[in-house]
Amino acid sequence: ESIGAFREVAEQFQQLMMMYSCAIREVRTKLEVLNDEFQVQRSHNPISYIKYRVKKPASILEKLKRRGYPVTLQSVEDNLHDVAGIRVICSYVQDIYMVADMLTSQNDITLLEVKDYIANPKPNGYRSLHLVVQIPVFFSDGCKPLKVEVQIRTIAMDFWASLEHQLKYKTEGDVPDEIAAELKDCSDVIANTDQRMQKIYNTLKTNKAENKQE
Ligand code: 0O2
Repeated sequence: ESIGAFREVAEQFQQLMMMYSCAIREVRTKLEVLNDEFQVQRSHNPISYIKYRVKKPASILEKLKRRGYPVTLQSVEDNLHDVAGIRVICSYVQDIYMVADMLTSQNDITLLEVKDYIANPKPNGYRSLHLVVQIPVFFSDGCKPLKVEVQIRTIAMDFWASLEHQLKYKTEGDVPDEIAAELKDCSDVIANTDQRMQKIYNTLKTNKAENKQE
């Protein structure tokens, strides 16, 4: 009997993960549509590339336990907002806010949460714009609203976050103070470079527009 119950929960879990992966596909398509339109209309790709993942079962379980939430499927839906995760890597800082606005202003998207770690970087130097959105997905028996976490950052911010994540993992989170300060400094240098690249882009764009008018 317990095997039967286990199988039932396992099947329901698998079904829920399938739904999250469909929600990712819906949001990805929206982002790709926006990028394609920009490419044709303005010869600019705000999005460099997109990464995505459904959270692994072990990470889901670990997070529920760490936060003291019940270990049930309903609790996953109610309490975790990053089971479906999309990372959007943009060329320039202004692209991040433009992509975020264009996505969240679509009327089937509900914006549940915004965390702006660009305006307010984490003390360790982490920068990114995090959105939690809800999107309705249509299945055979009806429509289900699902949450997706969208992290939007520049290539430079992603470079820093990826390496910092690896280093944290390698040292099991135990990074010495002077290394942490060094990482924070690298993040500030990178943020400064992002601003300079944005300026270069804006200047070239203005020059091109002026040349066209002449
Ligand atoms: P993974 O493997 O990316 O899923 P929570 O998401 O609930 O744990 P909170 O405060 O709601 O906590 O989340 P927050 O800070 O908005 O975003 C958490 C996610 O952002 C992390 O997911 C990372 O992907 C990323 N992130 C946040 N802070 C850092 C950081 O200091 N360095 C790096 N490299 N990434 C960061 P997970 O679940 O940790 O991992």
